[in-house]
Amino acid sequence: MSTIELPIQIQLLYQLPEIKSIEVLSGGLINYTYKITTVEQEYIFQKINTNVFPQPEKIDENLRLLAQFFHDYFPQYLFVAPIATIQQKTIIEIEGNYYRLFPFIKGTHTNSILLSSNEAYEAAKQFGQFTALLATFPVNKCHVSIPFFHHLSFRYWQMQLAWQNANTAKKKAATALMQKVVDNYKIVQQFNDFIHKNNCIQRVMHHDAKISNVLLNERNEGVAVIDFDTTMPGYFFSDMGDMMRTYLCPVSEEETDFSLIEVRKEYWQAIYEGYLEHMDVVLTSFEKEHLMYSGQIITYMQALRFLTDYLQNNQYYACAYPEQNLNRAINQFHLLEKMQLQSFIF
Ligand code: GN1
Ligand code: MG
Repeated sequence: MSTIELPIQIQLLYQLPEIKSIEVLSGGLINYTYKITTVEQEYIFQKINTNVFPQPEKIDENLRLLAQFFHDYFPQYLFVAPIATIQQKTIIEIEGNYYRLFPFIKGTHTNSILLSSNEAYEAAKQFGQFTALLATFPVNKCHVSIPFFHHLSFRYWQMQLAWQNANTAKKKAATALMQKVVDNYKIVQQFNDFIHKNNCIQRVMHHDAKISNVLLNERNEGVAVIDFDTTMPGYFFSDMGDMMRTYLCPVSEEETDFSLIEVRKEYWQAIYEGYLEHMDVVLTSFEKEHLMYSGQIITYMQALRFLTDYLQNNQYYACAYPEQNLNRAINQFHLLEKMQLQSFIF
């Protein structure tokens, strides 16, 4: 989006000073995010992807409830909530599109890749603190922004449907991968086993614990987590699992040289220690004892989601070439296999 495409109403609704520049902030596969620099201040401006989030008002309500909770009980906690318009709206609709404006927190930055295991520690501490502080928040008041988002059985079923409806060429290209999917079905059974335990508790989870969702200061210390669109009731393995999926390996889900995929012991230790910094007193002993399985659950789930999207002609994740989702799924299976081999995790 260039300056010209910025809805003119935005400036009026938020009473923005003169805009100097608009910069596209890439990274995510879902929303469109921009940095707006005005003569006075900087902002983060976001257009919500309503294909993925069909009810943006629900997310807005979640954000307002959480902001109120933090304001009432943990006023020192930095919760980056959207800015209200002059009509006190924290989300605006213009011609069927939904937008939000956030403050840009001065002196912070985000990294799209981890630069050290210490950053993994800092990030894990931030995600742990977020859920830990919300331990007394009434979890059922939090809306579900995407139903069955981290539900592995559901994701497996979606993949099966996609397989049944896929064309022959796609099935052929994914045959070897499909065998691995079936061979690892035990992870779905383990997931079902976990969520039906009484001591596996529904908590407010962030559900997108990638490193670029952590604000860091100049010394690369964690300052806050951001991007609460998928913040909803969930289970202990969601954020830990996404951190293991995206922090343990030196290369991302986009890497097609699969020989570069490995899991790093010092990063595992950093995530584990960082997460338990605040969550140790919150998690049940069952959850703590099974925390290391989080990586497998979420990595397998992500592989299923990429494979499903490949079979459905890349409708969900942004793709630069037709086989990208298949490559992402293969990448995630390499990672899963590396995790399963690591004795330091289990
Ligand atoms: C999507 O776009 P991003 O990075 O915030 C997805 C996550 C996936 C991730 C994989 C709402 O997140 O669940 O793990 O892509 N978010 C949604 O890169 O589907
Ligand atoms: Mg996101």
